[in-house]
Amino acid sequence: TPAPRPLTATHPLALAPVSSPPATVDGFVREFLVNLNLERGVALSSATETDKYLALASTVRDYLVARWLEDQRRQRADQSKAVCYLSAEYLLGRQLDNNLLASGLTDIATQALAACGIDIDSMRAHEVEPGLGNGGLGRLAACFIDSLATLSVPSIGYGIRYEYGIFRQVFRDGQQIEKPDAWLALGSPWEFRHPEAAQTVSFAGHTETYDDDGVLRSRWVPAWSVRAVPYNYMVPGYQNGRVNTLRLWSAEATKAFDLRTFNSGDYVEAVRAQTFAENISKVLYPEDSTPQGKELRLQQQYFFVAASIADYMSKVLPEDFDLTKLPDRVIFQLNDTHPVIAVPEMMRVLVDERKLDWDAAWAITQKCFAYTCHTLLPEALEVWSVDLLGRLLPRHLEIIYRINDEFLLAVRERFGDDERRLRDMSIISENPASVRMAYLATVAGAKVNGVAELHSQLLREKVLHDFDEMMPEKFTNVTNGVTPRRFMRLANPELSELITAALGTGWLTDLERLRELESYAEDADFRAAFAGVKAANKRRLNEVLLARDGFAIADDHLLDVMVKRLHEYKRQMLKVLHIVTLYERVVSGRVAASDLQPRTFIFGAKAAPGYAMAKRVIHLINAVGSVVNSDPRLEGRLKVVFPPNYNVTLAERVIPAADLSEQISLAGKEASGTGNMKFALNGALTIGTDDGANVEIRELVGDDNFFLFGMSEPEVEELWARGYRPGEFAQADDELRRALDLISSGVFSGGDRSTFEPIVSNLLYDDRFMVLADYTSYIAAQERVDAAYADRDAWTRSAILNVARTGFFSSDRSIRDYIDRIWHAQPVR
Ligand code: B1N
Repeated sequence: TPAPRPLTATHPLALAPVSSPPATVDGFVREFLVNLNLERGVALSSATETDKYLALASTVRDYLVARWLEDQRRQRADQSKAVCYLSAEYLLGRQLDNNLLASGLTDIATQALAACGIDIDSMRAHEVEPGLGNGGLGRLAACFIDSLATLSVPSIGYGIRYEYGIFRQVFRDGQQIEKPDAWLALGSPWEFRHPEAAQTVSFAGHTETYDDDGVLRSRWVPAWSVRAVPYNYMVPGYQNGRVNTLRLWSAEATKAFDLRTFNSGDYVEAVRAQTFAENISKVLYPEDSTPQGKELRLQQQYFFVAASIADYMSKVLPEDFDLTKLPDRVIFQLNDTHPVIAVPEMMRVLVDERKLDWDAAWAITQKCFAYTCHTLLPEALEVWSVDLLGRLLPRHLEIIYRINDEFLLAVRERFGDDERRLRDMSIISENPASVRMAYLATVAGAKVNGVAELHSQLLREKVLHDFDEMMPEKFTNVTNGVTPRRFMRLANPELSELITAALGTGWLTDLERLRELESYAEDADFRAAFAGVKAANKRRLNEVLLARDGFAIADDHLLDVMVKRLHEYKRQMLKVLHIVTLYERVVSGRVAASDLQPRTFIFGAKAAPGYAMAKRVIHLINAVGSVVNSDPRLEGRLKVVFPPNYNVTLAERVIPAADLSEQISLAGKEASGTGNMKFALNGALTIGTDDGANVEIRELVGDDNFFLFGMSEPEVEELWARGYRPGEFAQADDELRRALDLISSGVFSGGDRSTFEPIVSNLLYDDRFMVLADYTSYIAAQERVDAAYADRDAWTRSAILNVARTGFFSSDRSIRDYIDRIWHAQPVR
């Protein structure tokens, strides 16, 4: 026998690695059993649920790996422009079903498992979702990487592999308790750890200047460093053979540090140092919209961003790459301000390490970054104290100062010595001295975008007004979207089948095709089938609710759903006041219970652990629920349910079952919302304000199919300017006063009048988000909802039109907009 050819890098097997196992039931069974035996070391007969789940996940992975490796090889070969999406959060949701769907293996896997005596649903249920995000922003990142892969755009998602994701919420006596989310406890079968590709990330220390062959240069002498170890995840496109990468970084102690400390004999100190390093990626900060300026959070931000840039520059780019061409090769999209420290980091790499001169480096940097803003709340705009930033990243602070100096010169050149403008546009603000990260991102980014039309407009008019005046060409809009693969096909299989039966296939990747459903809204048989799907989805929801929480919802009730983070601006309290009003009407005898439209209200919401008012509202919702649900005078016509720990997995069951979607934020506060899109696409009607993407939803579905209420953003501004006195609104509306009095009276708190007093007095005397001002209009809109629901067939028609007209909200469309307006990267193939 001839000697085997050595496996050099050009050997055919090294170039075109493993082929996938045969995509047949037999092939799947074999691969599954091999994984069970060889990876888990168990026989099928003695395997636990976890063994089976892990072997199944490995099997699905095996089918995707060949394409993944091939796509990486091709990317290295063609070096086409890539998108590096930088996000501190990816709220992925469960992976198994998504990866089966993307690889077209769902039926094969179902049959193969059945042949092994395993029900695939029990495998689905076994997975713990990776909750590496707080809410909309993190879920958007997950939808975007799905669409990037589905559109075959070369891209890498970079982020943090938090050991603990968003906390698990439980209720004790109706109050939120946070439990750690140990999502890695069962093992994490979807990731590949790559210690050999680790990067070193440094912190603190000082800067110095030195003579570099006659050139005076600055350099950073850090005090300590950690190792960033990448974990790669496959991101398969939908049945297109494309597999992109999500690279999440985990912090570990550096070897050098270990050795030095261990050799000095201080064993305990060395172990402590290790723990210190690992702390960086230990836990996701559970703040949504209102980040706290904590040192560890800045460490996390710099950690993942520095590792990602180093990874891109050293592993993805060829060695001799001409850096002036960098903007043709890559765009770093900044998902809010969390990764904005990447800007001075890129400057440091280009100037200090690669020895480019400042102006050349700045010209490159300004073309390589783009910034997405996700908020309008002033308290949500991240700032870092100069003191903290200078201690942790002294060189970056110097760089930020220089960027600011040059920027302010440009402002002066353009607008003269306009001190107001200079002060307001400075990246550094005074008293206390701090760095405004949104301004840094705006100055550095090639483009700045908001996430819905109204939001982008308000960004330009308000938050970044001076910047818009100076550089209007930077500003653009990309309205958010959601992936129809997860939120229609997987979450609502029966609706998907109904649509496919009507339209044929292809709509899942061309969602505007849902328009063709418009004519079906006039077809009585189709309406009946559609209503049947909604009813079936309520039963599917009940299976889950019964299993996880021990309660179910009545199938003849209108299902009224408000699921999102608990925040005052989102106004869960407005919903509570509606429920209390209905309750009060009946118990006061003004309305007969039999005259109520039967409704179940579902809430899902986590509160940031330090957000006292939000936690009190959670307590109140549970308290109102327990009184309302058990009061016989209501004859079972109103129910309030609040399943704890709302997450992506629960969203996938709740949304398809909903009749009414509550999107009731104060106008001008919700940047976009994405839940609103998921509900409309699943045939719920929206009751909402003219805020965020609600505006676009209403424009598309039409006023007849949307329940609009409340002040518009200009009206909100006008009321503020006039002087808002919430008490006057309570005086003017008898039912509002009764509802507030009922809460104050203690009926929801066992007679204790103090429990919810802070909520009521906050509404009466402060009410930053104008709940009382919109109450009357909201109640009136809810009466229109009841009237509309009374004609069930007309309601179903509206629901179908909601589905038909909201194809625009596919995240595929968002990604196409990013490509056209910002990235100018081309899909491959
Ligand atoms: O981003 C979503 C939008 O649809 C929502 O309207 C918006 O509220 C949300 C700090 C945030 N904005 N800001 C955050 C999250 C975590 C954190 O630590 C801020 N989330 C949003 C997608 O565009």
